[in-house]
Amino acid sequence: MTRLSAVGAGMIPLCDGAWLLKGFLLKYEQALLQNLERLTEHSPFRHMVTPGGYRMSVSMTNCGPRGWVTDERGYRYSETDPVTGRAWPDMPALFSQLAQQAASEAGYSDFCPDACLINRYVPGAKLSLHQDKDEQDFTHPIVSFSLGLPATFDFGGRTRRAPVTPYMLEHGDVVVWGGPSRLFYHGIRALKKGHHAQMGSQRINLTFRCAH
Ligand code: MD6
Ligand code: FE
Repeated sequence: MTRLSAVGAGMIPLCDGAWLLKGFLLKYEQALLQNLERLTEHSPFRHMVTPGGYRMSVSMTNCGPRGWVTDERGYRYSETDPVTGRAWPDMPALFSQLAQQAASEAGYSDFCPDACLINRYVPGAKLSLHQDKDEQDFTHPIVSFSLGLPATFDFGGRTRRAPVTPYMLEHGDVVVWGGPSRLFYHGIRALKKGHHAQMGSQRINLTFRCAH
């Protein structure tokens, strides 16, 4: 699972199986942002609705063969974008390469994501405590990129009632998360107002998954 030899500078253990890689993306920020712009022209950000009928405050899109969607029928992965009726845009090679490299640093050596969910937060937007459990195989980790404004990430435990530990996720950070903690509850607190030099007044999060 985790390798002690992988503990390098800027690698912070969150709990068993989960690591925070500080500043991992900083060298690639320009290329990441250019790719994001192209993707969101093809499949724009939209506010999805939960099965319970709530409009999410976070707006979302996807790239890769599968995309995570929610509507009144439930949560699932879809090969087509319900807004455009077309396939999601391809996952840029840079995205999958960086996600694989981060996973490998954290000890998950054969991560090959087929889904990338892209979340956009503006001040006030939040993601309530949840589990990521719509994937087929929980032996694969999830790799999460943070860009733009900082956010507080609450990392809990096996049950919704377990106590949470808050972590600050900043521009360029990556979280790799799997193994014993793969199904732990987690959420993002309401984004605080601010201005980021490259990203303006928003936070973008990309989560890479093996969904199939
Ligand atoms: C976010 N991330 O950072 C939301 N889920 O905006 C997640 O919900 C998440 O960062 C699973 C694994 C890593 C994550
Ligand atoms: Fe999640």
